[in-house]
Amino acid sequence: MTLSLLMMSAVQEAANQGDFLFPVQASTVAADHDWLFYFILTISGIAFLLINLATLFFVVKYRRSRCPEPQPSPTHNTMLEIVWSVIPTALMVMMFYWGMQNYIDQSIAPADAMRVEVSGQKWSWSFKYPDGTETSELRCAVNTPMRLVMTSSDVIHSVWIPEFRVKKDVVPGRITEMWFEPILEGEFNLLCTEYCGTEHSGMNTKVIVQSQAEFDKWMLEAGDLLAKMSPVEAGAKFFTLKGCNACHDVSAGITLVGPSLKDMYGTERPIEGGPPVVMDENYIRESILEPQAKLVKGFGPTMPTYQGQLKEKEILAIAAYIQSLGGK
Ligand code: HEC
Ligand SMILES: [Cu+2]
Repeated sequence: MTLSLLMMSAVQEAANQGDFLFPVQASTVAADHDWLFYFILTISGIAFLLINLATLFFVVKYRRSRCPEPQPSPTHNTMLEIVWSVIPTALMVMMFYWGMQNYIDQSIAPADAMRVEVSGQKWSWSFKYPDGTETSELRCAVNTPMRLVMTSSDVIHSVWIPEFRVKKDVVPGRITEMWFEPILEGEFNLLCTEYCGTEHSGMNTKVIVQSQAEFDKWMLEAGDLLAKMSPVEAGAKFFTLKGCNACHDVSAGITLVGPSLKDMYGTERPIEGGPPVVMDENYIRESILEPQAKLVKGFGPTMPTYQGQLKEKEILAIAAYIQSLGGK
């Protein structure tokens, strides 16, 4: 029992690493895709053998030198006809059912997928993230679904990421979509499979899959959010990217690990062992860099310092965001 389980997981592991026909299985749909391919290949192989062996057998058995005259037809065999109709039909239906199911899985992106706009042009790809960042390599976070909304500015291209088992045409004047959820970190290939022009084959770039933390860090840096957004919008982004939202509510007025920041700006905050302080930019800055300098009454020293993790401009943006949450 344990042994067979061990062997099964070894086989599974080996499959994940890729095999003779397929590269490593790096997305959620890859395992089903490969399994279905091998199922159809096996059935087709068996059918090929059966038909050709039977043909060979009859060619030899009824060769002209042995049977110069036409033979009388054998009697009708209903059982045989049922068997050779029902079994292939059942197999076809299974192929259709699983094929359709795989196709649907690959077609409908989860609602929370990150939306990235893809544009194909002679002879390169560009990717645009929700915050406006544009790149020439597709960067994603592991275990996070990503939806590609794609179009071409000239001829037909076709995106293919073999390790994810996804492929879709990118057509001028039309928007096509594709999605995937990477399950392995690493670098994979993204190719154009259109071969009508000489340089499609040069349209290869990388898909870089990173941990969520690394990806967020990259977004923050590549994004230069402040250049693209208003301070309030950028502040909201830093607030979630830095995980402040895990401890601070911003909309319901409830206490999480830390106090809610809704309607707090400009109000007086009760401080443990000292006079109250008005929440202004300086107080917010101090709260972020030296959280223990003035503890809000009733809370412990659980907030970590963000010294060295946030630039002054970013802290100002967060302050602007907190101000936008209301207060005096
Ligand atoms: C691990 C939980 C935690 C995280 C993460 C956290 N905080 Fe806090 N924060 C607290 C707690 C608890 C307090 C109250 C005690 C204190 O003043 O340090 C607090 C206090 C504050 C205050 C003062 C609130 C008041 O009512 O006077 C501000 C402003 C603040 N945090 C901003 C932030 C920002 C901005 C971030 C992200 C960069 C952040 N916090 C991340 C737990 C957290
Ligand atoms: Cu192309």
